[in-house]
Amino acid sequence: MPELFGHTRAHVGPRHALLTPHNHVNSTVPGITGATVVILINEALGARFAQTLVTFQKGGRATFRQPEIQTFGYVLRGEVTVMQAGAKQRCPGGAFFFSPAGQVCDLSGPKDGTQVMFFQKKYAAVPGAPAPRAILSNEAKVKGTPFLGDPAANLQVLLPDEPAFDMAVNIFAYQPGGHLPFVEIHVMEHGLVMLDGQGVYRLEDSWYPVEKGDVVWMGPYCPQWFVAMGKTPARYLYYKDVNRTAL
Ligand code: UGY
Ligand code: MN
Repeated sequence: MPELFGHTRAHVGPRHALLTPHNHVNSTVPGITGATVVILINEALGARFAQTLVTFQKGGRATFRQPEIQTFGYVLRGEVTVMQAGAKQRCPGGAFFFSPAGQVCDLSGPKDGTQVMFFQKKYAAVPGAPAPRAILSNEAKVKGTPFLGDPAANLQVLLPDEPAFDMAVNIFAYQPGGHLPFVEIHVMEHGLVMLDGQGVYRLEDSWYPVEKGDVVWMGPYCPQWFVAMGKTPARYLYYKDVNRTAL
């Protein structure tokens, strides 16, 4: 009902954006076949990374190989075979992978309806530091920790927090009523997808109801706060640029 008659919960502004599944429009992207592709966030919005949702039909395929671009994927649902860095693995929901810049990452043999959320970033090398390594794992293997000691806000850090990695992807899980401890304002950007449940996101000076499937872009210095609402836990997957100098 709220999406009828030209209404939408979505908002697009210079420092933050909210997109709901009702707003999606597909793009055709080289290297991806037998799938619908929605570019949710990219440079056109003002971001310095891309967040893309791919929904595969049976027989679909996606191959990534760009010299400077690193690719992270998280399987939202379904199952797909991921081949990268010489390893080949069947990946169900909750699996994730990271492919360093310039390496080939190939997805094939998806079950019909398999959905993968991608975060891509141009790699910022540090002179003398090693390049990051490829990763293929599952959220079930990643131990969470209470965020700043709060057991109602559990944080899973999916990628190694090492100088070689200039991007982080984490999962935040909140018990009903759980919330970020304070309004964060930071230089890092976020791209986020709600995995489960619902809540309210404060972005700059607006408060938005958000639910499973919604996507949020928070640009640098976007004031941000979240509270989980409803009777079930809320979870979101989010990207963050990390580990690089101020200038
Ligand atoms: O990692 C973060 O900056 C995280 N606490 N931000 C967020 O959830 N909006
Ligand atoms: Mn933050």
